[in-house]
Amino acid sequence: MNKKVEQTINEQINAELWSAYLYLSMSSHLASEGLNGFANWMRVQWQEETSHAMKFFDYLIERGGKPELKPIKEVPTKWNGPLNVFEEVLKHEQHITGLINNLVDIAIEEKDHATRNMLQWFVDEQVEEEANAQEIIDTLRLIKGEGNGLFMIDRELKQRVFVDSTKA
Ligand code: OFO
Repeated sequence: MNKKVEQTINEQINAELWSAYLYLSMSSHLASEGLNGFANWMRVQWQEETSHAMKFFDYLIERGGKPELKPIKEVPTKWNGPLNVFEEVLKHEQHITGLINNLVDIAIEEKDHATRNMLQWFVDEQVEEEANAQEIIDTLRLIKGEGNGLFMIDRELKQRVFVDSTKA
């Protein structure tokens, strides 16, 4: 397969695994704050990001490329309350959207239509990822991040279960 596309997808595998690592770190932090529902939501997010990395991994193999796993950089371990956590999630997802858009640009430049087509799934997924983070931020701002409201959201986020949408 096209070497430039292969290399950029390999970088994206690393970025997705870093995202997974970041969200697992956030899960740990939220659990340590006694917010077990938030921690559960973030743990599901860790599974989602791992599935994103694997979607790219499997795609490279399918196209005769080779996934190359590089070290995953250290992630932060502390945040300043759940609102700050989700603001960081949104910022990070906006960064990932930029990386996906850059990948689309490269696939188009290199006339790799199959990759361009596969990437559409990620373009759509990023719209959802940003919207999910924004929705939780809006709710947290509404309740000012405290009291009974926080307890209710925590209970709601406990219900989230992982569904592997990469296979749909
Ligand atoms: Fe959060 O979408 Fe992948 O990185």
